[in-house]
Amino acid sequence: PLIESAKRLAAYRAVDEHFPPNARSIGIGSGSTVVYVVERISLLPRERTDHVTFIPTGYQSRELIVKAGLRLGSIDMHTETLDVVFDGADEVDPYLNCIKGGGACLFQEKLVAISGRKLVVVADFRKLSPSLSTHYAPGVPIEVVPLAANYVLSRLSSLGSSAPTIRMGGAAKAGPCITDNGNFIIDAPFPDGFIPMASSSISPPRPLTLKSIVGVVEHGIFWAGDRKPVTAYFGMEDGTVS
Ligand code: DER
Repeated sequence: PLIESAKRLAAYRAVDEHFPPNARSIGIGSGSTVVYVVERISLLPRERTDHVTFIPTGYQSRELIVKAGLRLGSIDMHTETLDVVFDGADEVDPYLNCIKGGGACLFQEKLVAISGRKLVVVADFRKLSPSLSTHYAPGVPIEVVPLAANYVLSRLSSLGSSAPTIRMGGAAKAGPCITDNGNFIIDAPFPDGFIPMASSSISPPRPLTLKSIVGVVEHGIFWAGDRKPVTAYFGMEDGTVS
C-alpha cells in the first residue's frame, strides 16, 4: 500500500501539473504506475478529454486507454508532435536519465516518448538512483531480434556486462518473453554503473555503443539530453511528492 500510494501520488500530481488545457494528443506509457495516470485523466471533466487522442505504448497501455473510455490512437497513424507523454521508469538518476524496459515495452515507449514535446516520468521512491545501472538489478533491458539474441549476448559480455540474459516468460510463458513487437528482451547488468559508450569522456554515460550491435532494436536507456524536456515526479515514503 505504501508503494501503491506513492505511485498514485506521483501520477496524480503529474497529470494535474502537465495535462494541457487544450490537449490534442497524449502518450500513455506502460507499467503499474501509469495505471494511476490514466485513472487521474479519467477523473478529469469530459470536456478536457473528449477531443484528445491517447497514444499507447503496447497492449497493456492500449487496454488502459480503451477501458477508461478514452479515444485511442496509434503512433503509426500520428504525425504531429504529442503534447505530452506520461510514463514510468525502473531507475532514474539525478540527470533524469532513465532505465526503462522492466515491463518489456521499451521500444514503443521510446518511439512515443521521442514523438512528444516532453516526457513526464512518474515513479515511486524505489526508482531514485545516484547513478544509472546501480539500482535496477536486472540491468539495462535491450530489445533484440530473436535470431540475433545469442550474438548480442556475446557482444554485451565483451562490452563489460557481467551476466546478460534472455528474459524468460516465467510462469506466464514457457521460453523467452516475447515483446509486443515480436522480439526478445535481453537484460544486461553493467557493474557499478559503467554503461558502454562511444567515449569515456562523456559524463554521464551516453550509451551509443549498444545501438551499434547488430540485432539490437532498441535499449532501455532514456537519455534526458535527447532534446526532450524531461520532468519526473517521485512519490516518497512520507507521502510527499518530489
Ligand atoms: O517498462 C517500462 O519502462 C515501464 O515504464 C515500467 O518498467 C515501469 O514500471 P512500474 O511503473 O510498474 O514500476
